[in-house]
Amino acid sequence: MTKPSEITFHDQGYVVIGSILEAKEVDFFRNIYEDFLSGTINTDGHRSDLSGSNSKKELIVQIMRPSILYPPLQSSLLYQKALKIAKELLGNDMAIDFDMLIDKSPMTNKETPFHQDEAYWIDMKDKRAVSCWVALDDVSKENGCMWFVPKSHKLELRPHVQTGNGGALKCEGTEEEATAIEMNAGSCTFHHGRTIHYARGNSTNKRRRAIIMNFRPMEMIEFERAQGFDHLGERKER
Ligand SMILES: O=C(O)CCC(=O)C(=O)O
Repeated sequence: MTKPSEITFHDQGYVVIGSILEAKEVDFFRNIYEDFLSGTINTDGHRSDLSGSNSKKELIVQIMRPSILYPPLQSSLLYQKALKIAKELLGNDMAIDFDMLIDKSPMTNKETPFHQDEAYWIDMKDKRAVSCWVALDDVSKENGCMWFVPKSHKLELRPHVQTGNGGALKCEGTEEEATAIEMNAGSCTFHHGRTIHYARGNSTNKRRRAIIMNFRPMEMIEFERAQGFDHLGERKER
């Protein structure tokens, strides 16, 4: 595993980490992923189409908080390693807030619009937050790798609008200002809660499965839960 560069993260708003997972661990997570997608693990109340499309076939499957449905995820080495890195980047009080799976199946070709994660969350006095996005397939521009706008975490929150029918939030953003992060299965990125990011749709015959963990100070997680905010339920700007 490559070491996280705190300097890069704080300067650019994101950092790339090669090989957080070994090949056999990638297989382990892929197998669980298939159980989620097929319904072998019941995802009622956790699964929706991030694209907000009304079509029967989901264009972007989003499964929120999979580790509630399948607790061994929480104790996996991946979650432990990601938490350790989150602490190195943002402080020892970081804890896992929520996790999610985002799957773009072949040829669905639906982008995740430019956005800042913070737009989805209630206002919190401590804005430290970081997401770890782990590729379970090789990701390229064509099948939907992540793109980040460098240094955008240092700017204000841009206005967001909701897309589709209860779909993803979107702000202004262009590929020209962003950097595409193509990487191999088992690698990951960490991005700040305010970093502007986006992903193209999957226009290939290949899979594009990602598992994502989000971390923030424990005190802020307690604050969220006290407000009834648990990252389940409807998507909207808050
Ligand atoms: O996987 C994607 O397409 C988008 C992921 C994302 O926006 C995030 O992890 O914050």
